[in-house]
Amino acid sequence: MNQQNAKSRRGFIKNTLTGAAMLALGTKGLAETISSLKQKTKNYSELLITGFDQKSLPYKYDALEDIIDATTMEIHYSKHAAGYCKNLKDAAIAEKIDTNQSVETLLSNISKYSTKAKNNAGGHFNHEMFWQCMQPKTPDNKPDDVFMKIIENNFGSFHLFKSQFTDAAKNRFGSGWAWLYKNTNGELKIGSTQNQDNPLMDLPSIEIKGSPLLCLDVWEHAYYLKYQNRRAEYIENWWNLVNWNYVKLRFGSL
Ligand code: MN3
Repeated sequence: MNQQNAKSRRGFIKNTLTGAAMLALGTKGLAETISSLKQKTKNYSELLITGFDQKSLPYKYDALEDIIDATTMEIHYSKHAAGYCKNLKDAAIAEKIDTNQSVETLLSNISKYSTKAKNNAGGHFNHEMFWQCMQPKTPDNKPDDVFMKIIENNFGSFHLFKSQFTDAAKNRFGSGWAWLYKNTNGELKIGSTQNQDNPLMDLPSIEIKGSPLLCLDVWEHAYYLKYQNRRAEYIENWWNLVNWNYVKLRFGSL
């Protein structure tokens, strides 16, 4: 083996061990809890694949009160998100995009299509995922012990994870999204994207790449009626809505 090969082999082993060690440390009992979660979640596999139509909201418009008001939810789902969905379908007709594929698959090849297709495929995917990432307010909301361990192993503590994600959401200049995602090395990471970009897109301009696990919309349309310019307060309150079982299901499906 020449030196170059030996070096790249060591790099490969190191990366593999890092991933394996992370899994061994963080996922004890994960398979069983994911499997039991899947049994309890109706149509769970459909929740993990995004089609070109909007799914029904998994709760009523007023279900997230008093953190997100019913009017905001109604306008957000039935106007903003519906608009991305319609514009994506229009772009699909114009650009002969196969609508039998998942939107995830389209996003992984989105560089082949127009800016209109990119913005609206992103807008549609991001919102479809965002609705599922939330549930009615839960006291002392946090992941179960198994997923908590994974968070702690990746970020040091749940507190550090939350503050890093909160900063990503707060500091996104203008409109965009905050993400928890699994990168191509199998590590959990936090980042943000502008506009309707996301980590699934095959565009060099997007710095974060991987499989999204949790997302937060920080466009003003997501919070302005109730919070006006107080984005930080919206984010702080939003933690009470996170559907950790959904995040874990996504993690378990990767
Ligand atoms: Mn939005």
